[in-house]
Amino acid sequence: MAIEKVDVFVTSPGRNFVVLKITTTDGVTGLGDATLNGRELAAAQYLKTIAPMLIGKNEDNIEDIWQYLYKGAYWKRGPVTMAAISAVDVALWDIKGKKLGVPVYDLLGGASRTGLLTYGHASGVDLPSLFDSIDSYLDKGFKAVRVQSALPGIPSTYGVAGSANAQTGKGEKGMRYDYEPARRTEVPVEEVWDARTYMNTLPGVFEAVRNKYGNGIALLHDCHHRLSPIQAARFGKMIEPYDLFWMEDCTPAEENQEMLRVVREHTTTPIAIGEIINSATDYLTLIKEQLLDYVRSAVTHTGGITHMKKLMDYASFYDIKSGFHGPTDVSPVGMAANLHLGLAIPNFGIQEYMRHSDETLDVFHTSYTFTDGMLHPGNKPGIGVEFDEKLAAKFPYQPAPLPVDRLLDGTVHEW
Ligand code: CS2
Ligand code: MG
Repeated sequence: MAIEKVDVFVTSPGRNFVVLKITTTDGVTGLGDATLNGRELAAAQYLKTIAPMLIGKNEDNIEDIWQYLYKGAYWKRGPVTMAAISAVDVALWDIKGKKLGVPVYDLLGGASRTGLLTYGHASGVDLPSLFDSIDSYLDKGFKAVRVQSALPGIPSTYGVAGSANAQTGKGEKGMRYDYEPARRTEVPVEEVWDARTYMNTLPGVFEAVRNKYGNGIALLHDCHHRLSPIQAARFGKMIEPYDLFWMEDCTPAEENQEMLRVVREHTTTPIAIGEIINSATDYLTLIKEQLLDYVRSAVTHTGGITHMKKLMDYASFYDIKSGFHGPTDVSPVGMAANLHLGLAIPNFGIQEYMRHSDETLDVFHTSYTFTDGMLHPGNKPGIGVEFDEKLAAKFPYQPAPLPVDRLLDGTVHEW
């Protein structure tokens, strides 16, 4: 009973993914996700570096292996390290579930709810196309949608499927904004952005959406790290009448968490933050000072199930809930891990769901389901995902860096 083999795969069906497969001496296999959008090869190389250290270890000792990889690295934390540790951790939980014949959520205390409230990404280059996009999600049963809008005079902006640079799904007009099919370039595309245009536009968009759809559906919005603290404070106040479920990444408080104090003291619009935070310790100030309402990290980027469970347990003492990151650059393996953890924790909030492309789902066979606005991880032993290595090999890695953003005067800005 030991880890016998560790395989690292980089495959690119709809976009690049990093997959870890651990095999035990009993032939039980587990999968992990270390996909780090735009830096996949760094994460894959880190996994290859630590792979020999895993051989011979007892696969049941998940916490010990976590501590070994975390403290043993000496150079702790950071997105590459924590994505690699996450992949090992999730693969070991997958193995443990398979060996015991139970879904991973059962190992985390069992189900705390029947399903996971889910939101999709609606967007539009104008109100008619935005309404079409929202309608398409409501028609699919979503009870919550994220609303992103184009900005007048700005050629393309984050989250808008119809904008000049965005990649959209096959024929799904205005339906998708994500990186499938990925924008394959060696060098990042550059986009521009302007805070005044944004703040003059978005409140009116939310007003129009509320006027059309009423207060029944949960509306979310992603500021994508782009406002200064005082701008975020003002924006949060401006959109209070539209009762958003959350405003996400309103200011780049991942490094300087005190920035959110300015926002918090001015607005009651709920705050979600953390999709680029990769360690529980980087949330300590945010949680202790109640500067956020939803934890945005994904299991994939934040040390795996073991680490995220600890983070969410601490957050639960402040009634701070989960809003795990679920874009297409979290692989179906990482998505499944999000869902197992989300089903078990008492302080689940909402789950992001950007459905992967059919090409990706041909490579990753998932057992999670989406029904009537709710996701469920399924009850297969482990995390319930199978990986078609043979088919994956047909999709070699291709560079696909994220865009770089600049203000109208050319200053580099948060993307
Ligand atoms: C976004 C992400 O889903 C979100 O909330 O912030 O799509 C983000 O842009 C990508 O994950 C970056 O790789
Ligand atoms: Mg986001």
